[in-house]
Amino acid sequence: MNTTCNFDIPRKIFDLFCCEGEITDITKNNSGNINQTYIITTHDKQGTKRMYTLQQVNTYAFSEPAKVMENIAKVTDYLCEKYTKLYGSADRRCLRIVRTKTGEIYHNNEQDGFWRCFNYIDRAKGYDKVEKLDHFYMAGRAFGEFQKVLADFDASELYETIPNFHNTPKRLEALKRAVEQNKAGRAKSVQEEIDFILSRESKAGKIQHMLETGEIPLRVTHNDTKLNNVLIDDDTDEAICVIDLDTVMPGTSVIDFGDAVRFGASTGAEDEPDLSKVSLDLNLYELFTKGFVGEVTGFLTETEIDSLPLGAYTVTLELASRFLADYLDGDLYFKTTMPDHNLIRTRTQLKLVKEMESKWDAMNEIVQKYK
Ligand code: GN1
Ligand code: MG
Repeated sequence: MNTTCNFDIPRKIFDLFCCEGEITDITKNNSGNINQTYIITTHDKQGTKRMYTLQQVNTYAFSEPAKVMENIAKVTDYLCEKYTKLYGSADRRCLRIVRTKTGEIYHNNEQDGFWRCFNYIDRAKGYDKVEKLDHFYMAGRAFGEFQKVLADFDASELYETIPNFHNTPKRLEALKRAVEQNKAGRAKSVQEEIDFILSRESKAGKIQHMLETGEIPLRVTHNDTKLNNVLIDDDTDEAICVIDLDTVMPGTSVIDFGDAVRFGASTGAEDEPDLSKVSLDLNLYELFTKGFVGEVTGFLTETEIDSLPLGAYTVTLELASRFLADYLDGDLYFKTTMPDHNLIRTRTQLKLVKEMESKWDAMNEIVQKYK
């Protein structure tokens, strides 16, 4: 969703970056839950159009944003080299950081906040909802390929910018702390949701346990594989570029698979208030699985592939506990635009968890069919 508003600040900040031409259009992109994103179009004297993404990074979520940018700089350099080898050109395949006029990879000061700029890939979109079935299959392939391409990237080069980001047991512990602290005085009203999550604590901890015992490996993963984080080419309907590299860091492939399913295979939006509209669409699940497993077979271990459904289940419960903890804290982390927004998000996730429980056998059979 794009909106117009007062753009004096992004205009002023944009001028600090090495961009060409004069601004001819600015829109705000409201689809992310954390950062503020502006799409800026410029034209130069010859009439050449260029587009950029300017973002203000949320420093509540990312307490060390400079490290986030150092990670992104390394990963984008690496990906561009790889994609150039694979496709002949990385032009529409890879985000590139646009530096400031003083040569930095971000602009940061107390008054303005923390800003960065990327090239914008035109004639391609990140979708909040599957509009054409094939897009979700393509997204599965793109996220699978992303992992494969990063397979020999040295994980020790990356900062863990949000420690324990997908450590589900720690997320559940944080929920318990939020219940105890009850900062916003909301705990009593959500006892049912708290009980629902905590009664599933043991299954929710399995993936982390498998990581700790070495049953599944730590890899360099994306960690935020929502459908809207892959750009689909307007002309070819191909998934061309994985975006939002803020959380690329050590993680597990099964959570990347799972997060994409959690978001994209749901029949409702992540914040759909009418739960009757929220279910797990097995047809969509199968399309994503076919794309993803097709790419990673022979690269992921058999245990990882067998654990993909558990990845979906785990990350859905994890997001429920994160949204609920933020609701209890008084909505400090995720952007909210309607009353009880984080509670609504919690409930969609819990509906999906129930759906996965009832469709568990089918979810497993589908993974086995494509491996
Ligand atoms: C946040 O900002 P966005 O929308 O890309 C969050 C993810 C959640 C997601 C839920 C750094 O991602 O972990 O899965 O919201 N990112 C961070 O929509 O916390
Ligand atoms: Mg993100």
